[in-house]
Amino acid sequence: MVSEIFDPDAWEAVTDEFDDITYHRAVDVPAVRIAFDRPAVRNAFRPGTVDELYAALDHARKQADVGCVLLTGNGPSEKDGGWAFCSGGDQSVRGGSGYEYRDDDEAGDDDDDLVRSARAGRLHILEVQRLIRFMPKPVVAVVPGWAVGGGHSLHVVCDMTLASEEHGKFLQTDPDVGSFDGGFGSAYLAQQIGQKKAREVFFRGKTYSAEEAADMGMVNEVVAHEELEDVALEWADEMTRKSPTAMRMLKYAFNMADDGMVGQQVFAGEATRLAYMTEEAQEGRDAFLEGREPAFREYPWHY
Ligand code: S0N
Repeated sequence: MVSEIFDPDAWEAVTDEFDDITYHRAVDVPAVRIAFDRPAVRNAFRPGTVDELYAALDHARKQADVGCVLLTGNGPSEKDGGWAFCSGGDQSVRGGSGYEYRDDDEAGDDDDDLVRSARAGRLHILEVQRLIRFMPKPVVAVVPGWAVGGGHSLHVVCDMTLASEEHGKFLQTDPDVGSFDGGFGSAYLAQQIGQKKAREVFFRGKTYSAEEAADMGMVNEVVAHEELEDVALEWADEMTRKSPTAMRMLKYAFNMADDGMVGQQVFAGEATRLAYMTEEAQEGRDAFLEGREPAFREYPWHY
């Protein structure tokens, strides 16, 4: 079973090679579903989980016929029926310098050992955050239960959040375990809910219900648990009927206000891509290849 609220008829597996996540593509909608699959530990991520998550997200990013990513957590836990989106870094594999591959068997062959020992302690969930932030299509956090610590930060960085009315719970434990997301997880949260409230989330470590999180502005919509995945797929259907170029430019425009020169660079790259499609830019290229002056005076100075 993938998840109790997963509709097997609506999805087909992209691959079954992952251990810690599942990765599906919708049958009728150009969208994918990527889910944490460690319900026994409230979908905490260990280093291998993050590697798999990055690989799936990067694969989804590159698919020209995929316009939306749903990021969620499978459940419930067989042990106690608990639901989670993600409870952040797996504290049982966190060493003195970070989240580590401790077991050589887990690391695989010698090459992997080399790569992974070089990675020990690296906070590569931040690379996942950047991938979500910069991929040119909406990523929706579909929250069926706890979103905690680094899992809370992941929902914050997603473009939108849809949460289960009954089980959706939001909690930031970073300072309880000696951790701190001083990047998107706090700064972008403050943009969403305001400085005072964001400080409360981190400094007091209160648990917020899905309704409270929606009232605060960090959750877009709260729906009945049983309907969560159906509604998420409806959102994906809605968004993937829109102009891909418009959606991409809008996402980067929303990002740009907070992303400084990196935001400008990403937005400008997309603007250049659009400009390359014009006859005017092609005239510049053709003139160079033909060894002549470009006839730019034939093109209007639009106002
Ligand atoms: C999620 C909580 C609130 C759920 O409570 P509940 O429902 O009472 O269930 P429990 O009985 O507590 O849990 C069920 C089983 O799951 C295990 N478990 C839960 N969470 C984790 C976890 N994060 N790691 C390992 N195991 C976990 C429980 O131990 C229990 O197991 P059993 O059944 O065997 O007893 C509650 O569980 C909770 O508070 N969990 C801990 C949440 C937490 O503190 N997470 C870590 C926070 N920090 C981070 O995530 C790191 C931040 C980060 O990612 C980051 C930020 C900036 C820069 C880099 C990074 C980076 O790390 O890369």
